[in-house]
Amino acid sequence: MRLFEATEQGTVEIEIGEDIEARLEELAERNRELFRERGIRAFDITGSVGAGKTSLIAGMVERLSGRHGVGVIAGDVATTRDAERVTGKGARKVLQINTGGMCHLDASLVYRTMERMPESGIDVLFIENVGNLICPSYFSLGVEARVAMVSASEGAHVIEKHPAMFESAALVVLNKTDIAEAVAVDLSRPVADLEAMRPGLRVVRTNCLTGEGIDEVVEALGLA
Ligand SMILES: Nc1nc2c(ncn2[C@@H]2O[C@H](COP(=O)(O)OP(=O)(O)O)[C@@H](O)[C@H]2O)c(=O)[nH]1
Ligand SMILES: [Mg+2]
Repeated sequence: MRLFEATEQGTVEIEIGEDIEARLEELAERNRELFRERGIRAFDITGSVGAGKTSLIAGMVERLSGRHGVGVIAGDVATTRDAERVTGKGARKVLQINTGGMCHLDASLVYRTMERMPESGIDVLFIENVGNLICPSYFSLGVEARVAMVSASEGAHVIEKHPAMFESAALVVLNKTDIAEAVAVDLSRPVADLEAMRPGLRVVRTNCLTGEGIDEVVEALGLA
């Protein structure tokens, strides 16, 4: 981040004393180190409000908890509803962050939340980011991979409108395939936009109500 002042004599850059991007990267690196030390594979699950993030995480927890110690951190502006929806699916620990207005999670929030995770026995961590396709894309959490989730109900242009999120994703999940026709969305459009932006990036189509495609997401993340 840089700060400029435009004056009649010209534009000058103002020294803000700290390189904010470098500081954010330091904080992400601290998480990476923590995950490495504890043997945790962590995933940042991003997407708009209602895309299906909690549904996907609940489905993955159900599938993985027999052979993995799974931890979940759910981020929302308010309420503990998402944590409650995941509880009972077999996760070893489910924690909820309320950001109180902030539209994304950041690395230091996740680091502090990790103090409440058991120090051993967790080897997979799903972090549900705040529902938003914009802000979270600029804040690295120091995870192994970011999953960007979109759903048919967000329209056909959602990927091209939010390039930063899809530039930083390791996997894209296209959810609510069951309602594409009802909302008049041709899913080949977002897939083509993604292919133009990130040739070869894997896209998994899901219906998180029936569970269709969730096994493929688990496999694509190398957790099968
Ligand atoms: N039709 C349909 N509804 C879904 C699907 N996945 C999730 N939903 C519903 O969409 C709503 C939002 O899902 P949720 O998992 O809370 O989304 P989040 O806000 O991204 O965490 C809920 O009512 C889900 O039951 C899907 O594949 N198809
Ligand atoms: Mg949710």
